[in-house]
Amino acid sequence: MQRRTFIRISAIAGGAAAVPTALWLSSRWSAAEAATDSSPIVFNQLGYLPNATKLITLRSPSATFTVRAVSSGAVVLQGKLGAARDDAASGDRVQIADISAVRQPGMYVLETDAGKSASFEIGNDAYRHALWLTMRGYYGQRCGCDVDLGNGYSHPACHLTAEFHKTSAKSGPCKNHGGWHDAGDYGRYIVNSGISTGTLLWAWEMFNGAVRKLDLKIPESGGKLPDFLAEIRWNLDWMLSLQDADGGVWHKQTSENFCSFVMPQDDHLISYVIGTGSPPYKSTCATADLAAVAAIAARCYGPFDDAYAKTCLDAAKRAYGWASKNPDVRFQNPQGIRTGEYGDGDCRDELLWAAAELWRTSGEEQYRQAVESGVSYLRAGSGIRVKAPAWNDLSALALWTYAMADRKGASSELLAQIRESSAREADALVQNSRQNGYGNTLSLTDYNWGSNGVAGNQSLQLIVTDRLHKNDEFSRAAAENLHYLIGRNCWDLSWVTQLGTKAFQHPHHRPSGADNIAAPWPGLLSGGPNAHPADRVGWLLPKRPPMQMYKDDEAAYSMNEICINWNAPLVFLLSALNS
Ligand code: G3I
Ligand code: 9MR
Ligand code: ZN
Repeated sequence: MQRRTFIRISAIAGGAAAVPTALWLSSRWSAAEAATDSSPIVFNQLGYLPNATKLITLRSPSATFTVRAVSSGAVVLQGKLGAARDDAASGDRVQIADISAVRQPGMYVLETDAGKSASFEIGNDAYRHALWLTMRGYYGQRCGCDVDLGNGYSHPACHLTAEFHKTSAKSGPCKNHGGWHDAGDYGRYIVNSGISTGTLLWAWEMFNGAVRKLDLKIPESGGKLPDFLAEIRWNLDWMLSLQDADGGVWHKQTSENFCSFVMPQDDHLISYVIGTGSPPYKSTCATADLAAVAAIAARCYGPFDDAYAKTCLDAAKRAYGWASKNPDVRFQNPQGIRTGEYGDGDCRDELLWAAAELWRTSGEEQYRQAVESGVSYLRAGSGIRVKAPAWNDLSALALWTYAMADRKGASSELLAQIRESSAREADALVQNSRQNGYGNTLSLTDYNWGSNGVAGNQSLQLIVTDRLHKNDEFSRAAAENLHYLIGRNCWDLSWVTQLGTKAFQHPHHRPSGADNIAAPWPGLLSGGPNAHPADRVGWLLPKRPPMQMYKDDEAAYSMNEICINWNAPLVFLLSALNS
């Protein structure tokens, strides 16, 4: 394994001005030192679908490779490996074995000059369990009800009482409960619930065949709603409960500070509905996010529960009305509040998304016009910039839902721009995937807090774009991010708890830390590498190429927390791959 000096690596990683000199000199580093038990042959630990592209990354030099069936020992494929190349994201020198020609379902191993891989599966059901597990992860995040995932992963109902914080302009107890704990903390935040719930409902709409029959073994199983929708409703109902009588939506419900690492039922800090602290108290981004999500919900729940769908549509319209009258009320943590902020300096994208979803659901002219005028801020030259969605940027969801609405009256010029711009951005992601040694679509600058969620959202971008502008390369690159997340990375690690043969173990997740069970709660995606760590564990890491800026450590919340908005695009991707 080659060694590299820090100087070389810092050039790749983009500057190291803040690193003290002593660290510079001591931080000679190699991949072998970084992860001693990791294999030099890495791939999706869940295996591959039969007809998929199957690229395996080797980190030790080899001239040839052989694929052998495990049961018979028969050689099914042999090939030569191409020249080794340097991968900037990891700093590794890699070769890639293309074993796509192996299509027969079964178990296989890859043999190289550097040794033999772990065995892996090729099969039509390779990702079925993964979809089930990652969606069921939301049940594990539930607040306000007894949770029992089996195998000891359980807790009694938590956070059953709440109060209005003085920043909300109301006071006294608030009768609400439910929702999903956001992450490793027990806060509930409308903004982050918005993108998470919206993404999952999109999966329901786009990949209904794959999710409709999921048996999630939740308390509502067997009821009138399919499990997938019943689970999402748990969060939706809480979101609706944060809407004030005037239509505005409070930003979040949390304690004043994060509690310690206790089980949720043992967190006795007061759960407050928190506002901005000055009129109009509710925030624009939160209100518009609820409008968008409730508008989607009206479409999804209609066939099962007409009254609920009407409630959602009514809430969406009232929220939209409030947000258009108050288009720029930003949220910042008021004095004394230290939980997640989800502050967003620009709510134009949330408003656009709300208008687009309302138009798609209701067909009302005012919403179409709002999209067509609101979109102007995204125009660049002759096109529009379509970026992968993130909790603070929903503009792409707005544009895509406008395009997928399939309604009369849509501007053909805008539709063409959306298609072209989306395809251009997707092409760039495909290029990234081809260049990157581990096949993901991330650029070097994408390794921020929640980079694994970024990978998931880039897959969502590729999948939706493939619908608008058919190109098999888009769906292929989308799947590459799954392979990256479940093992084809410089850590040889699956970043979903209890999934794959070598899953990460120490999420920043209070129930996992407090339950006295060694293995973490199942089905949760780590935030992943972060080139700009914001926790003590990360600050102590020597500066390395961005994919190496990770540690499987419970205290590393900026690299190893789990979060509902990171699981959601993964569920979306797995739904696509299972349909
Ligand atoms: O976009 C910039 C990028 O341009 C810049 O190069 C880079 C380097 O500094 O930063 C990027 O912004 C980062 C942003 O995440 C990206 O989305 C910020 O630095 C970073 O501080 C910010 O982190 C957010 C974090 O809260 C702190 O506010 C995460 O997105 C967000 O997922 C996370 O959310 C937390 C909640 O607050 C509380 N609950 C847990 C949850 C997950 O950790
Ligand atoms: O647990 C908190 C996590 O959910 C947040 O993402 C993170 C950043 O806001 O903060 C974590 O809480 C830490 C706090 O910020 C500082 N003291 C230690 C807390 C973790 O135990
Ligand atoms: Zn709770």
